[in-house]
Amino acid sequence: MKLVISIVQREDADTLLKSLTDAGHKATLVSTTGGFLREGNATLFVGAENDRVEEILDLVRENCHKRTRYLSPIVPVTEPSEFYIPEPVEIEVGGATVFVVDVPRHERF
Ligand code: 2BA
Repeated sequence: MKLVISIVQREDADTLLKSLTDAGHKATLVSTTGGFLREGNATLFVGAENDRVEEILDLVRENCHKRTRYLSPIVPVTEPSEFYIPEPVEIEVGGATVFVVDVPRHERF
């Protein structure tokens, strides 16, 4: 058995969750926060038999899109702020960051 952990953008989370459950997968959606942007994202946990992992990865691929975010850099303390006009920095986020982890034991009580 495997646990597929997918970190996705919030905008994609609900459609991905629906696609997974429609295909018969059991999934848990958790609200999370990315360490770099400090923005909300979403993490889906899907426990599945090994032979269904590729199907799950296909659904993640189909439902999660790359998006561009712009970050305004913080003015360095060494720069006189009236001469420093920070340019927004472009960052591409997503589609998804996925970890596939072995599950040595799974119980439901
Ligand atoms: P964040 O940490 O908020 O990162 C958002 C996006 O910022 C990343 O998109 C990447 O494009 C960029 N980024 C992250 N760290 C950076 C850095 N040190 N310098 C420059 N740009 C940086 P994604 O790669 O698509 O990641 C989306 C989210 O997935 C991340 O949100 C984080 O929550 C999670 N993630 C990505 N890689 C991870 C990892 N190795 N372990 C745990 N979580 C991860």
